[in-house]
Amino acid sequence: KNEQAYLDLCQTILDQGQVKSDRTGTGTHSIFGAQMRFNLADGFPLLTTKRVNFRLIASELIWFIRGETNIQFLLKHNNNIWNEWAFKRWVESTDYQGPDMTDFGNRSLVDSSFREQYQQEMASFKERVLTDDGFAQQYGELGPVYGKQWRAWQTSQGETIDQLKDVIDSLKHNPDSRRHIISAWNPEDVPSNMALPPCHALFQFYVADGKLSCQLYQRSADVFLGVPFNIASYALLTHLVAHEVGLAVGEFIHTLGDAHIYQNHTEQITTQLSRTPFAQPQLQISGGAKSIFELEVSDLEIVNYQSHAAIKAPIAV
Ligand code: DHF
Ligand code: TMP
Repeated sequence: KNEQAYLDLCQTILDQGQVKSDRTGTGTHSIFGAQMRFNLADGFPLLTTKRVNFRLIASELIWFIRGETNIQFLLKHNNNIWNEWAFKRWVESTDYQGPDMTDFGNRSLVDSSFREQYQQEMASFKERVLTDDGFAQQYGELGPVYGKQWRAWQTSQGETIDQLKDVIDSLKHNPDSRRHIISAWNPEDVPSNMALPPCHALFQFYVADGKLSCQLYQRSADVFLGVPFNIASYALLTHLVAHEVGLAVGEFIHTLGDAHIYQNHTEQITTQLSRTPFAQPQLQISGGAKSIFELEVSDLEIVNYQSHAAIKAPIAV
């Protein structure tokens, strides 16, 4: 029944969304302001109306928790979800000498000979990030994105703030506090050369009745591709923090700003909306004695996951 909140949001955007142009040139249906609630005691909110690859969500979250901002870590875990944004910085740099890759996202959708060229360039880019550490340091880097802001926010005094560690300490010692907040939105860094300003911008924890809840404010939400990942990622984070501080899990509350469905996702969404959800799966955390900062992707597992088939869609770059 948690999944219904997602399906209802999709339906609302299709029915009531305004047609709105966007940065990527794709076009969207969009509403402003929406909220979904997921009771984590009911099961783990990995969508079942399409197959969602939990391994990608787990490795991305571990990457944030480690404070990493370089796609080399993700590639080592066979996770390709951030490639386009690192590739974009590479092909826009003066070091890049290959064929013109301007607007590669849109062009590869309409021009098949260009698509082949793009796929070739992307394959060699990935290979270089994986095998050449010097290259990776320069061009695998996404800039001061989530991991950096969560774990090493740079102060004007030249110090760093570990927001995640501080919030975990405050949850342990002052659970009633109303200040359990982590912000990835750092106005000083946003105009800099960040690959993409944070979409999941700010989140807050809340403790009551021995249970830990989390609310996220997401400024911009690609409801078909990004949001299923974002729901599962923050549900997972809530479990990991609860585990760390010795609390049960409460709710994940997902608050959205510009909630949009890209024009080239409407058919896929319609297919998904025609499907009936299965029961939610469960999360299993092994490596019991490890702290949240030491957990590895292989410690996190989803069990009893029954789902409908995956649905492919192009991502707007
Ligand atoms: N840009 C846009 N336009 N939408 C996003 O959701 C988005 N998300 C980002 C970075 N930039 C973005 C980071 N998160 C996929 C999912 C999440 C994500 C990036 C990409 C994705 O492509 N998911 C596909 C295939 C995943 C795979 O198997 O590799 C999916 O069907 O879920
Ligand atoms: P924007 O910076 O112009 O808002 O574009 C970012 C796009 O990426 C937008 O469609 C929202 C989407 N997105 C998500 O939905 N979730 C995410 O976690 C990320 C990183 C991006």
